[in-house]
Amino acid sequence: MNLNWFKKGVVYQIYPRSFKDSNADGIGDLKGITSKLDYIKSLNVDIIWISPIFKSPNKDNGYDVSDYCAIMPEFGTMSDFDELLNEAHQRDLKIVLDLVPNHTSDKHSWFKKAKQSKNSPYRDFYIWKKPSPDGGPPNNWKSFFGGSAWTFDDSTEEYYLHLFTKYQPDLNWENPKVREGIYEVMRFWLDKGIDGFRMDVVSLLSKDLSFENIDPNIGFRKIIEKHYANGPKIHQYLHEMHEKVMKHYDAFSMGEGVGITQDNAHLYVGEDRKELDMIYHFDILENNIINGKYEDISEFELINIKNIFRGWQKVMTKGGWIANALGNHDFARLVSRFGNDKKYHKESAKMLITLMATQNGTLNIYQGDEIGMTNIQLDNIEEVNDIQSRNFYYENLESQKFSEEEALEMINNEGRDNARTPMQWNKEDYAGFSEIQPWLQVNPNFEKINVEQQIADSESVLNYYRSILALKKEHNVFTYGKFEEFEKNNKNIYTYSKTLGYQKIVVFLNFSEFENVIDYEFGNEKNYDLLINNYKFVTKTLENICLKPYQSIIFNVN
Ligand code: TEU
Ligand code: CA
Repeated sequence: MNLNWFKKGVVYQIYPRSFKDSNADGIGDLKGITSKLDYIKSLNVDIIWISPIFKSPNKDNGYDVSDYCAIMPEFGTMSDFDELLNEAHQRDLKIVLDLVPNHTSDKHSWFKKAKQSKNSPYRDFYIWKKPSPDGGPPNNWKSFFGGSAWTFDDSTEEYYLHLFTKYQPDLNWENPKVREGIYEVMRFWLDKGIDGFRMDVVSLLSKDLSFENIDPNIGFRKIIEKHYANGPKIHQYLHEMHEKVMKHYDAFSMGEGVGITQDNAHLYVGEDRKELDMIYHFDILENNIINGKYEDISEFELINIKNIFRGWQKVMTKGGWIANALGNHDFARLVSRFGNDKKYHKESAKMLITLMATQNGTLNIYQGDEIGMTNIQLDNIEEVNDIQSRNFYYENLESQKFSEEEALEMINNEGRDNARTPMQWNKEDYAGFSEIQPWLQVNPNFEKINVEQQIADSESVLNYYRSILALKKEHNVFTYGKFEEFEKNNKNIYTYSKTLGYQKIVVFLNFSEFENVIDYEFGNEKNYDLLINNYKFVTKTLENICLKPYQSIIFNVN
């Protein structure tokens, strides 16, 4: 196996709007990131992925790009970016940018020209269709963010396709000029010296040109898998992108793998395929979603999570690599979703990173999770910023499927703003994120949960992250070990070992708020050293180890 730097490297994802404001306008920016590089380095991460920093009208906070080669003025200037890149490299930190190749903003010059007339040389940069005979949209496709995936353009009397909001028209990848246009953008940034791309919804680039109606009863997740993602030419495009761009640089590609499954992942990341270096899968993040993000909310079940991880470990044994994450800017906070953010805040936050740091695959950490930032409670739709949540709310007002209170509660549980509240640096005003009221409110728990306090506390979540990431750096078995599971059907405890050469570690994770005795046979293993434990309490004997609520332990055994 090829041990590339990006496999063992840990990615720290920054949502720039919410990370650090350097000029007191309430919006995070590039200089803010640069000022925190020493902090980031101190976490023992290796790679920084920054969500989009390009010029954008911000209908979807930067995922609607109007100029791929210009910096969003709110975030700073190109020289601020050059400085950030240089300062990061001096600290041996890699920088990965967020490429959005599936769609542009409707304010991108390509789309503005495409809209001017049916004969515009840019018309074919996007996907246009005549209305259906009744004047409605060409088919029944739905946008990821609610409503039809088609919007009518009055002046040219055709519909254009947008799998996200109507402000994000989908590019037509059938057109070689579009592909070359995106490759140019990629070369621009790679020539500056960046270390790779996270590629937004890269699985959606190739469309099924029959544009047939979809059976809505199969549920939204299956619709994505079957109809929106994995289109007929996707592998041709990704291979071309590799040949024409990526292979000429020492940089990696991490494809956001919405709709990619354990059955077809190897087609994207198999080493012989020369397409993507890894895919960032959604199975854990969307483990409870079948129909829609808000509708299907149920408590997660550890058995499901185990099945998902086991399956992805298998994908990697076939060759190919994945990225793992429990949280990002699109989902609720991981300690609120998978842990217990009230009674066992610290313990569960530490247990969850123990799980993630010991799975094969490139680990992605999202800003604020290293201090256990939690979901926020918003009391009114006016306080909600996220366009996905707002669309859901207003669509529901019309359909009356749920009451207004229910809809708001669903948004509070699952909405994307949970992950986008400003980073909590200290207990001063606005959590030290800014000197003025930020663009999105600060979580009121910042006086208790913040970086400054956790740096000072040797038992904080933050210091645990530092320790476990240092262990991951030191022991290759964390990243590359052969995975073996015990007590597969245990609903509360997750136990597995990992082996690489002479080294073997055993990982015990308690996912419940009860004490649980583990049934693991140490057998012939004579020596066991404690590598890390999220409780002070250390067991005296290896017989009948009893795990405390949310306890996690790693032993080195031989
Ligand atoms: O997200 C793609 C995506 O699939 C998500 O929409 C996800 O399914 C959803 O948020 C789950 O609730 C990417 C970006 O990460 C997201 O921020 C963008 O809004 C989206 O693409 C469009 O660019
Ligand atoms: Ca600012």
